[in-house]
Amino acid sequence: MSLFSLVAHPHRRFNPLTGDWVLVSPHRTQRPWQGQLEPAASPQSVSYDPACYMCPGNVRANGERNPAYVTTFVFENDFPALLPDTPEGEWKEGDRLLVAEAERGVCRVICFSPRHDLTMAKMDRAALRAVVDVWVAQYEQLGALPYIRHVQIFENRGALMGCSNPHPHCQVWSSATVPNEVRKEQLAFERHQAARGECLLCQYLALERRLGERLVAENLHFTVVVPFWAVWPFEVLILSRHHRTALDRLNSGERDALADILKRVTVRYDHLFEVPFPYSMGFHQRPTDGQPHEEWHLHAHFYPPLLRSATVRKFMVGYEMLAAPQRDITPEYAAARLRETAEVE
Ligand code: H2U
Ligand code: ZN
Repeated sequence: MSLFSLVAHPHRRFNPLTGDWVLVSPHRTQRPWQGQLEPAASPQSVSYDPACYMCPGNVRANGERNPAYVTTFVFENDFPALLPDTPEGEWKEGDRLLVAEAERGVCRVICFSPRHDLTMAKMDRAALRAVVDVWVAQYEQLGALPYIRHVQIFENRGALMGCSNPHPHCQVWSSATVPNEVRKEQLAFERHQAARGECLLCQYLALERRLGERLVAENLHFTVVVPFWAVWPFEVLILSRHHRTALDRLNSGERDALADILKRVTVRYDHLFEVPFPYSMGFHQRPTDGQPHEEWHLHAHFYPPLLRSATVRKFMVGYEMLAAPQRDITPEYAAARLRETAEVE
């Protein structure tokens, strides 16, 4: 038998941020596809949609009218998953086999632009910088509430991801407890720091920059890689090049750099198969529980579902639901594809 190769042989890869494994099957990419084809999305063409609940001056589902905003606009989610005034409480039964806890929080929606037809890829860097500033302000404002211990900023892009509206926007869900994925990363950062005396992602970033094969793009303050343990076909990780625990620690130059890297990543995505390229993205950063959390390293995950074309997507089914996630194209191949994709519109 030949020597084990990441390019030829099935293997599993470890995700040090979550402790999970992903099965990689590089020999399987030639598999025929006779499954469902998704209809390709079409780009929005109108800059103002009278029926859109996010466009300036329009009325939202709860009857409130949006202001005639000209840059960004933040509003309380009219159908929030969490409420600020839920009474504290716990419910247990059967020797703690059935456990429930009351959860409080605040959910908001952030419109990136008054223009209905834009996306991050189509916005200019100055407009994206304004969005970064709103993210920082929301993280600070919500994080400062005494009962809020975590602020999750995330964007669903495209109907394929369950996004309800093409108007460029993201959501913020802040909560009294630290949610699952963030708790896993929290543990990983703490354990890595304790065991190796270094930040997990500082070390990982240095390694990827030395190896080069999974790098996608970089500027002075941010690096984009397809992580070694990526699950989604064109998943990327945006890493702050300096150890910053959260968005509020970015100086002005770093905020500009974040705007720049977001533009470059989303433009590359749009060149792959379909405009706008669907994904869910979000930031992971220091919990807002009042602890310094110096172990945290700010980063953003992009999870796009498209696999080989605008109409062939990845589903998490079968083995993936029952056992472990699996991928056919290797992260190295995905990184090479993204690298050779143009960064200009
Ligand atoms: P997504 O498209 O990412 O699902 O986000 C849209 C959010 O906007 C969603 O959480 C909220 C929904 O509750 N929303 C309002 O707050 N007001 C409205 O008038 C419609 C939708
Ligand atoms: Zn709109």
